[in-house]
Amino acid sequence: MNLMNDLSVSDPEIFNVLTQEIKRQENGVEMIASENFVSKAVLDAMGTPHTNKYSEGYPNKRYYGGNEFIDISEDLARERAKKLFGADHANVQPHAGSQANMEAYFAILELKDKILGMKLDHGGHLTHGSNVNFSGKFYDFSGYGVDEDTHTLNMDDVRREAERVKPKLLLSGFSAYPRKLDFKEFGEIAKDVGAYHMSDIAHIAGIIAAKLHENPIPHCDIVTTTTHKTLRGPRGAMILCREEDQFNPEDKKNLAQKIDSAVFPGMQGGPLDHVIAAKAVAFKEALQPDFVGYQDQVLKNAKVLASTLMDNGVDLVTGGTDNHLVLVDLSNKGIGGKVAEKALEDVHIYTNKNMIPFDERSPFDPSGIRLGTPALTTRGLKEEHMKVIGECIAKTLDNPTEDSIKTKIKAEIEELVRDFPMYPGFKIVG
Ligand code: DSN
Repeated sequence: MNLMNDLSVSDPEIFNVLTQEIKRQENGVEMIASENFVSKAVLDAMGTPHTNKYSEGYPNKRYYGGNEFIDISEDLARERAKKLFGADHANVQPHAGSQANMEAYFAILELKDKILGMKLDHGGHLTHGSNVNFSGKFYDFSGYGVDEDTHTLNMDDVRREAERVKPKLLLSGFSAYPRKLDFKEFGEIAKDVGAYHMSDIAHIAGIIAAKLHENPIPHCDIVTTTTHKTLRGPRGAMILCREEDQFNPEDKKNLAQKIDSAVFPGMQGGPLDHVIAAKAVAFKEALQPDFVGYQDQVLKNAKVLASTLMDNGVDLVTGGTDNHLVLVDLSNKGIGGKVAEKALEDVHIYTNKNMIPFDERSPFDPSGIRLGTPALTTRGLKEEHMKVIGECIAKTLDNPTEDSIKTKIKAEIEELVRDFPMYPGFKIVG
Protein backbone atom coordinates (compact mmCIF):
# COMPACT_ATOMS: atom_id res chain seq x y z
CA MET A 1 0.00 0.00 0.00
CA ASN A 2 1.23 3.47 -0.82
CA LEU A 3 0.88 5.40 2.44
CA MET A 4 0.96 8.69 0.57
CA ASN A 5 -1.94 7.78 -1.69
CA ASP A 6 -4.12 10.53 -3.06
CA LEU A 7 -7.73 10.09 -1.91
CA SER A 8 -9.07 11.39 -5.21
CA VAL A 9 -7.34 8.46 -6.92
CA SER A 10 -7.66 5.70 -4.31
CA ASP A 11 -11.31 6.33 -3.41
CA PRO A 12 -13.00 8.76 -5.81
CA GLU A 13 -16.47 7.97 -4.41
CA ILE A 14 -15.57 9.14 -0.92
CA PHE A 15 -13.40 11.95 -2.28
CA ASN A 16 -16.45 13.16 -4.20
CA VAL A 17 -18.83 13.21 -1.27
CA LEU A 18 -16.25 14.89 0.95
CA THR A 19 -15.82 17.56 -1.71
CA GLN A 20 -19.58 17.95 -2.17
CA GLU A 21 -20.07 18.35 1.58
CA ILE A 22 -17.42 21.08 1.73
CA LYS A 23 -19.28 22.88 -1.07
CA ARG A 24 -22.63 22.45 0.72
CA GLN A 25 -21.22 23.93 3.91
CA GLU A 26 -19.65 26.78 1.98
CA ASN A 27 -22.69 27.65 -0.18
CA GLY A 28 -25.25 27.83 2.60
CA VAL A 29 -25.84 29.31 6.01
CA GLU A 30 -25.34 26.90 8.87
CA MET A 31 -27.79 27.78 11.60
CA ILE A 32 -27.97 24.52 13.52
CA ALA A 33 -27.32 25.82 17.03
CA SER A 34 -25.12 22.86 17.97
CA GLU A 35 -22.80 23.10 14.96
CA ASN A 36 -19.72 25.18 14.31
CA PHE A 37 -16.69 25.40 11.98
CA VAL A 38 -13.40 24.31 13.55
CA SER A 39 -10.16 26.08 12.71
CA LYS A 40 -7.72 24.73 10.16
CA ALA A 41 -5.40 23.93 13.10
CA VAL A 42 -8.08 21.73 14.70
CA LEU A 43 -8.67 19.98 11.37
CA ASP A 44 -4.93 19.44 10.97
CA ALA A 45 -4.60 17.86 14.41
CA MET A 46 -7.45 15.44 13.64
CA GLY A 47 -5.98 14.23 10.39
CA THR A 48 -2.80 12.80 11.91
CA PRO A 49 -1.27 9.39 12.74
CA HIS A 50 -2.36 9.90 16.35
CA THR A 51 -5.41 7.94 15.10
CA ASN A 52 -3.22 4.83 14.80
CA LYS A 53 -2.52 4.47 18.50
CA TYR A 54 -4.12 2.39 21.24
CA SER A 55 -3.83 4.00 24.65
CA GLU A 56 -6.39 2.58 27.08
CA GLY A 57 -5.81 4.10 30.48
CA TYR A 58 -4.56 7.59 31.30
CA PRO A 59 -1.23 9.43 30.93
CA ASN A 60 1.57 7.43 32.62
CA LYS A 61 -0.89 4.58 33.37
CA ARG A 62 -1.56 2.95 30.01
CA TYR A 63 -2.23 -0.65 29.03
CA TYR A 64 -0.10 -0.35 25.86
CA GLY A 65 3.48 0.70 25.19
CA GLY A 66 4.60 3.58 23.01
CA ASN A 67 2.40 6.25 24.54
CA GLU A 68 5.03 8.83 25.48
CA PHE A 69 3.79 11.42 22.96
CA ILE A 70 0.11 10.54 23.29
CA ASP A 71 0.51 11.20 27.04
CA ILE A 72 1.76 14.69 26.30
CA SER A 73 -1.24 15.52 24.06
CA GLU A 74 -3.72 14.23 26.60
CA ASP A 75 -2.03 16.06 29.47
CA LEU A 76 -2.07 19.29 27.45
CA ALA A 77 -5.77 18.81 26.71
CA ARG A 78 -6.56 18.09 30.37
CA GLU A 79 -4.56 21.02 31.72
CA ARG A 80 -6.01 23.47 29.18
CA ALA A 81 -9.56 22.27 29.89
CA LYS A 82 -9.05 22.74 33.63
CA LYS A 83 -7.65 26.23 33.09
CA LEU A 84 -10.44 27.22 30.71
CA PHE A 85 -13.21 26.41 33.20
CA GLY A 86 -11.37 26.56 36.56
CA ALA A 87 -12.06 22.88 37.25
CA ASP A 88 -10.22 20.55 39.65
CA HIS A 89 -10.20 17.65 37.22
CA ALA A 90 -10.83 17.02 33.51
CA ASN A 91 -11.39 13.80 31.60
CA VAL A 92 -11.05 14.52 27.87
CA GLN A 93 -11.67 10.98 26.60
CA PRO A 94 -15.50 10.87 26.16
CA HIS A 95 -16.28 10.20 22.51
CA ALA A 96 -19.52 12.20 22.55
CA GLY A 97 -21.84 14.14 24.83
CA SER A 98 -24.18 11.18 25.36
CA GLN A 99 -21.26 9.02 26.48
CA ALA A 100 -20.05 11.77 28.82
CA ASN A 101 -23.47 11.91 30.48
CA MET A 102 -23.70 8.13 30.68
CA GLU A 103 -20.25 7.98 32.28
CA ALA A 104 -21.06 10.72 34.77
CA TYR A 105 -24.25 8.90 35.87
CA PHE A 106 -22.34 5.61 36.04
CA ALA A 107 -19.69 7.20 38.30
CA ILE A 108 -22.04 8.30 41.06
CA LEU A 109 -25.36 6.48 40.71
CA GLU A 110 -26.80 2.99 41.00
CA LEU A 111 -29.27 1.74 38.41
CA LYS A 112 -32.79 3.11 39.01
CA ASP A 113 -31.55 6.00 41.17
CA LYS A 114 -33.62 9.16 40.91
CA ILE A 115 -32.53 12.03 38.66
CA LEU A 116 -34.37 15.31 38.15
CA GLY A 117 -33.67 17.06 34.83
CA MET A 118 -35.32 19.36 32.32
CA LYS A 119 -38.19 17.82 30.31
CA LEU A 120 -37.27 17.05 26.72
CA ASP A 121 -40.05 19.15 25.14
CA HIS A 122 -39.13 22.06 27.41
CA GLY A 123 -35.53 22.11 26.18
CA GLY A 124 -33.86 19.09 27.81
CA HIS A 125 -31.79 16.46 26.03
CA LEU A 126 -32.40 12.79 25.15
CA THR A 127 -29.85 11.78 27.82
CA HIS A 128 -31.80 13.76 30.41
CA GLY A 129 -34.36 11.00 30.80
CA SER A 130 -36.06 10.32 27.48
CA ASN A 131 -37.77 6.93 27.64
CA VAL A 132 -36.23 5.88 24.30
CA ASN A 133 -32.73 6.60 25.64
CA PHE A 134 -30.52 4.63 28.07
CA SER A 135 -31.08 7.43 30.61
CA GLY A 136 -34.84 6.90 30.82
CA LYS A 137 -34.46 3.12 30.85
CA PHE A 138 -31.68 2.81 33.44
CA TYR A 139 -32.58 5.63 35.82
CA ASP A 140 -35.72 6.88 37.51
CA PHE A 141 -36.04 10.31 35.86
CA SER A 142 -38.44 13.10 36.68
CA GLY A 143 -38.67 16.36 34.78
CA TYR A 144 -39.00 20.01 35.68
CA GLY A 145 -40.39 22.33 33.04
CA VAL A 146 -40.69 25.95 32.09
CA ASP A 147 -43.43 28.31 33.21
CA GLU A 148 -46.64 27.95 31.21
CA ASP A 149 -46.91 31.69 30.48
CA THR A 150 -43.32 32.92 30.13
CA HIS A 151 -41.76 29.66 28.92
CA THR A 152 -38.76 30.48 31.12
CA LEU A 153 -37.53 28.42 34.06
CA ASN A 154 -39.01 29.43 37.39
CA MET A 155 -36.50 28.37 40.03
CA ASP A 156 -39.22 28.18 42.70
CA ASP A 157 -40.90 25.48 40.60
CA VAL A 158 -37.58 23.65 40.19
CA ARG A 159 -37.10 23.78 43.97
CA ARG A 160 -40.63 22.53 44.62
CA GLU A 161 -40.09 19.63 42.21
CA ALA A 162 -36.71 18.80 43.76
CA GLU A 163 -38.23 18.76 47.25
CA ARG A 164 -41.03 16.50 46.03
CA VAL A 165 -38.84 14.06 44.06
CA LYS A 166 -35.77 14.08 46.33
CA PRO A 167 -33.43 13.05 43.52
CA LYS A 168 -29.95 11.71 44.05
CA LEU A 169 -28.86 13.90 41.15
CA LEU A 170 -30.18 17.30 40.08
CA LEU A 171 -29.36 17.98 36.46
CA SER A 172 -29.14 21.43 34.93
CA GLY A 173 -28.49 22.12 31.26
CA PHE A 174 -30.38 21.94 28.00
CA SER A 175 -30.44 21.39 24.28
CA ALA A 176 -32.95 24.06 23.36
CA TYR A 177 -33.49 26.85 25.88
CA PRO A 178 -32.77 30.43 24.80
CA ARG A 179 -32.23 31.96 28.25
CA LYS A 180 -29.52 32.00 30.93
CA LEU A 181 -29.39 29.37 33.64
CA ASP A 182 -29.03 30.20 37.34
CA PHE A 183 -26.37 27.65 38.26
CA LYS A 184 -25.94 29.08 41.76
CA GLU A 185 -29.61 28.51 42.52
CA PHE A 186 -29.49 24.99 41.02
CA GLY A 187 -26.49 24.29 43.28
CA GLU A 188 -28.33 25.57 46.36
CA ILE A 189 -31.43 23.51 45.57
CA ALA A 190 -29.27 20.39 45.14
CA LYS A 191 -27.56 21.08 48.45
CA ASP A 192 -30.87 21.61 50.25
CA VAL A 193 -32.34 18.31 49.01
CA GLY A 194 -29.09 16.34 49.47
CA ALA A 195 -28.47 15.73 45.75
CA TYR A 196 -25.41 15.89 43.55
CA HIS A 197 -25.58 18.74 41.04
CA MET A 198 -24.44 18.00 37.52
CA SER A 199 -24.66 20.41 34.62
CA ASP A 200 -24.62 19.53 30.94
CA ILE A 201 -23.27 22.72 29.38
CA ALA A 202 -22.81 21.29 25.87
CA HIS A 203 -24.57 24.21 24.21
CA ILE A 204 -23.08 27.10 26.14
CA ALA A 205 -19.57 25.85 27.01
CA GLY A 206 -17.91 28.41 24.72
CA ILE A 207 -19.97 31.27 26.13
CA ILE A 208 -19.02 30.15 29.66
CA ALA A 209 -15.33 29.79 28.71
CA ALA A 210 -15.46 33.39 27.47
CA LYS A 211 -17.02 34.40 30.83
CA LEU A 212 -20.15 35.74 29.16
CA HIS A 213 -22.36 33.32 31.10
CA GLU A 214 -22.10 32.27 34.76
CA ASN A 215 -19.70 29.36 35.22
CA PRO A 216 -21.37 26.29 36.77
CA ILE A 217 -18.11 24.81 38.09
CA PRO A 218 -18.29 26.40 41.58
CA HIS A 219 -21.87 25.15 41.98
CA CYS A 220 -21.54 21.61 40.57
CA ASP A 221 -20.07 18.25 41.43
CA ILE A 222 -19.79 17.33 37.74
CA VAL A 223 -19.99 19.29 34.49
CA THR A 224 -20.21 17.59 31.10
CA THR A 225 -19.91 19.17 27.71
CA THR A 226 -19.43 18.36 24.09
CA THR A 227 -16.39 20.05 22.57
CA HIS A 228 -17.79 20.91 19.14
CA LYS A 229 -20.63 23.36 19.72
CA THR A 230 -19.96 26.94 20.92
CA LEU A 231 -16.58 25.68 22.20
CA ARG A 232 -15.59 25.18 18.53
CA GLY A 233 -13.42 22.10 18.93
CA PRO A 234 -13.50 18.67 17.30
CA ARG A 235 -16.55 16.41 17.63
CA GLY A 236 -16.32 14.86 21.09
CA ALA A 237 -16.86 15.61 24.76
CA MET A 238 -15.28 15.93 28.19
CA ILE A 239 -16.16 15.70 31.86
CA LEU A 240 -15.04 18.21 34.46
CA CYS A 241 -15.47 17.54 38.15
CA ARG A 242 -14.50 18.28 41.70
CA GLU A 243 -11.79 16.17 43.27
CA GLU A 244 -13.92 15.09 46.25
CA ASP A 245 -17.14 13.08 46.40
CA GLN A 246 -19.10 15.20 48.89
CA PHE A 247 -21.44 12.34 49.84
CA ASN A 248 -18.82 9.60 50.13
CA PRO A 249 -15.60 11.20 51.38
CA GLU A 250 -14.40 7.90 52.88
CA ASP A 251 -14.57 5.91 49.61
CA LYS A 252 -11.31 4.47 48.30
CA LYS A 253 -11.76 6.54 45.13
CA ASN A 254 -12.49 10.24 45.10
CA LEU A 255 -14.94 11.74 42.57
CA ALA A 256 -12.25 12.46 39.98
CA GLN A 257 -11.06 8.83 40.16
CA LYS A 258 -14.65 7.57 39.94
CA ILE A 259 -15.20 9.65 36.79
CA ASP A 260 -11.98 8.35 35.23
CA SER A 261 -12.92 4.73 36.04
CA ALA A 262 -16.42 5.24 34.65
CA VAL A 263 -14.98 6.46 31.33
CA PHE A 264 -12.34 3.72 31.16
CA PRO A 265 -12.73 0.83 31.81
CA GLY A 266 -16.39 1.52 32.67
CA MET A 267 -17.79 2.59 29.32
CA GLN A 268 -15.13 3.16 26.68
CA GLY A 269 -12.14 1.39 25.22
CA GLY A 270 -9.33 3.13 23.39
CA PRO A 271 -9.54 6.92 23.38
CA LEU A 272 -9.56 8.80 20.06
CA ASP A 273 -6.05 10.22 20.44
CA HIS A 274 -6.19 12.33 17.26
CA VAL A 275 -9.39 13.93 18.52
CA ILE A 276 -7.87 14.52 21.96
CA ALA A 277 -4.94 16.33 20.30
CA ALA A 278 -7.48 18.44 18.40
CA LYS A 279 -9.35 19.14 21.66
CA ALA A 280 -6.06 20.46 23.11
CA VAL A 281 -5.68 22.75 20.07
CA ALA A 282 -9.26 24.03 20.42
CA PHE A 283 -8.85 24.66 24.17
CA LYS A 284 -5.72 26.70 23.47
CA GLU A 285 -7.72 28.73 20.94
CA ALA A 286 -10.49 29.24 23.50
CA LEU A 287 -7.94 30.56 26.00
CA GLN A 288 -6.94 33.40 23.63
CA PRO A 289 -8.43 36.90 24.11
CA ASP A 290 -10.07 36.91 20.65
CA PHE A 291 -12.28 33.99 21.71
CA VAL A 292 -14.14 36.42 23.99
CA GLY A 293 -14.74 38.73 21.01
CA TYR A 294 -16.03 35.75 19.02
CA GLN A 295 -18.52 34.72 21.73
CA ASP A 296 -19.61 38.31 22.22
CA GLN A 297 -20.38 38.49 18.50
CA VAL A 298 -22.28 35.14 18.67
CA LEU A 299 -24.55 36.71 21.31
CA LYS A 300 -24.97 40.00 19.42
CA ASN A 301 -25.80 38.12 16.23
CA ALA A 302 -28.40 36.00 18.03
CA LYS A 303 -30.08 39.10 19.45
CA VAL A 304 -30.31 40.77 16.01
CA LEU A 305 -31.53 37.55 14.42
CA ALA A 306 -34.24 37.29 17.10
CA SER A 307 -35.42 40.89 16.74
CA THR A 308 -35.44 40.67 12.92
CA LEU A 309 -37.52 37.51 13.02
CA MET A 310 -40.01 39.01 15.44
CA ASP A 311 -40.22 42.25 13.39
CA ASN A 312 -41.14 40.05 10.43
CA GLY A 313 -43.95 38.18 12.12
CA VAL A 314 -42.08 35.15 13.43
CA ASP A 315 -42.94 34.12 17.02
CA LEU A 316 -40.10 33.12 19.32
CA VAL A 317 -40.30 31.02 22.45
CA THR A 318 -39.68 33.43 25.41
CA GLY A 319 -39.79 36.37 22.97
CA GLY A 320 -36.04 36.51 22.38
CA THR A 321 -32.71 35.10 23.46
CA ASP A 322 -29.89 35.56 25.97
CA ASN A 323 -27.61 33.02 24.37
CA HIS A 324 -26.59 31.67 20.97
CA LEU A 325 -29.92 30.09 20.06
CA VAL A 326 -33.38 31.11 19.01
CA LEU A 327 -36.39 28.83 19.21
CA VAL A 328 -39.08 29.59 16.63
CA ASP A 329 -42.71 28.80 17.44
CA LEU A 330 -44.38 27.98 14.13
CA SER A 331 -47.93 27.80 15.50
CA ASN A 332 -49.03 31.03 13.76
CA LYS A 333 -47.57 29.90 10.40
CA GLY A 334 -49.80 26.91 9.84
CA ILE A 335 -46.84 24.60 9.20
CA GLY A 336 -44.89 22.14 11.34
CA GLY A 337 -41.16 21.88 11.92
CA LYS A 338 -40.73 19.25 9.22
CA VAL A 339 -42.01 21.47 6.41
CA ALA A 340 -40.17 24.50 7.81
CA GLU A 341 -36.83 22.66 8.04
CA LYS A 342 -37.19 21.39 4.47
CA ALA A 343 -38.27 24.77 3.03
CA LEU A 344 -35.27 26.42 4.70
CA GLU A 345 -32.97 23.66 3.45
CA ASP A 346 -34.28 24.38 -0.07
CA VAL A 347 -32.93 27.95 0.24
CA HIS A 348 -29.66 26.75 1.79
CA ILE A 349 -30.48 27.77 5.35
CA TYR A 350 -29.75 24.78 7.58
CA THR A 351 -31.78 24.43 10.78
CA ASN A 352 -33.45 21.66 12.74
CA LYS A 353 -37.04 20.99 13.66
CA ASN A 354 -37.46 21.13 17.41
CA MET A 355 -40.08 20.61 20.10
CA ILE A 356 -41.27 23.73 21.87
CA PRO A 357 -42.66 23.86 25.43
CA PHE A 358 -46.05 22.17 25.80
CA ASP A 359 -45.79 20.95 22.21
CA GLU A 360 -48.77 18.94 21.11
CA ARG A 361 -47.14 17.67 17.91
CA SER A 362 -44.77 14.73 17.58
CA PRO A 363 -40.96 14.97 17.82
CA PHE A 364 -40.85 13.91 14.12
CA ASP A 365 -42.88 16.96 13.13
CA PRO A 366 -42.90 19.31 16.11
CA SER A 367 -44.13 22.91 16.35
CA GLY A 368 -40.75 24.60 16.24
CA ILE A 369 -37.39 25.04 14.61
CA ARG A 370 -34.15 25.87 16.40
CA LEU A 371 -31.65 28.36 15.00
CA GLY A 372 -28.21 29.37 16.23
CA THR A 373 -25.42 31.80 15.39
CA PRO A 374 -22.12 30.07 16.41
CA ALA A 375 -21.17 28.72 12.97
CA LEU A 376 -22.08 31.83 10.99
CA THR A 377 -20.22 34.03 13.47
CA THR A 378 -17.10 31.90 12.98
CA ARG A 379 -17.42 32.61 9.25
CA GLY A 380 -17.37 36.32 10.02
CA LEU A 381 -21.03 37.26 9.60
CA LYS A 382 -22.21 40.16 11.71
CA GLU A 383 -25.40 41.97 12.72
CA GLU A 384 -26.16 43.38 9.24
CA HIS A 385 -26.00 39.88 7.77
CA MET A 386 -28.30 38.52 10.50
CA LYS A 387 -30.89 41.05 9.38
CA VAL A 388 -30.76 39.76 5.81
CA ILE A 389 -30.87 36.13 6.96
CA GLY A 390 -33.71 36.84 9.42
CA GLU A 391 -35.77 38.39 6.63
CA CYS A 392 -35.01 35.44 4.33
CA ILE A 393 -36.12 32.98 7.03
CA ALA A 394 -39.35 34.89 7.66
CA LYS A 395 -40.13 35.04 3.93
CA THR A 396 -39.43 31.32 3.52
CA LEU A 397 -41.66 30.40 6.46
CA ASP A 398 -44.46 32.45 4.88
CA ASN A 399 -43.96 30.79 1.48
CA PRO A 400 -42.72 27.26 2.18
CA THR A 401 -44.02 25.81 -1.08
CA GLU A 402 -43.55 28.77 -3.42
CA ASP A 403 -40.65 27.63 -5.60
CA SER A 404 -40.21 30.93 -7.44
CA ILE A 405 -39.88 32.86 -4.17
CA LYS A 406 -37.54 30.22 -2.71
CA THR A 407 -35.31 30.34 -5.79
CA LYS A 408 -34.81 34.08 -5.27
CA ILE A 409 -34.11 33.63 -1.56
CA LYS A 410 -31.57 30.89 -2.28
CA ALA A 411 -29.75 33.18 -4.72
CA GLU A 412 -29.69 35.92 -2.07
CA ILE A 413 -28.24 33.53 0.52
CA GLU A 414 -25.58 32.22 -1.86
CA GLU A 415 -24.61 35.77 -2.74
CA LEU A 416 -24.38 36.71 0.94
CA VAL A 417 -22.03 33.89 1.93
CA ARG A 418 -19.79 34.24 -1.12
CA ASP A 419 -17.85 36.95 0.71
CA PHE A 420 -17.12 34.60 3.63
CA PRO A 421 -15.06 31.65 2.42
CA MET A 422 -14.99 28.90 5.02
CA TYR A 423 -11.45 27.57 4.63
CA PRO A 424 -9.81 29.75 1.96
CA GLY A 425 -7.66 27.61 -0.32
CA PHE A 426 -8.66 24.36 1.43
CA LYS A 427 -8.15 21.21 -0.64
CA ILE A 428 -8.26 17.54 0.21
CA VAL A 429 -4.81 16.45 -0.92
CA GLY A 430 -2.87 13.21 -0.94
N1 DSN B 1 -27.51 16.95 18.93
C1 DSN B 1 -27.27 17.98 19.92
C2 DSN B 1 -28.03 19.22 19.66
O1 DSN B 1 -28.29 19.47 18.50
O2 DSN B 1 -28.38 19.94 20.58
C3 DSN B 1 -27.49 17.49 21.28
O3 DSN B 1 -27.00 16.22 21.39
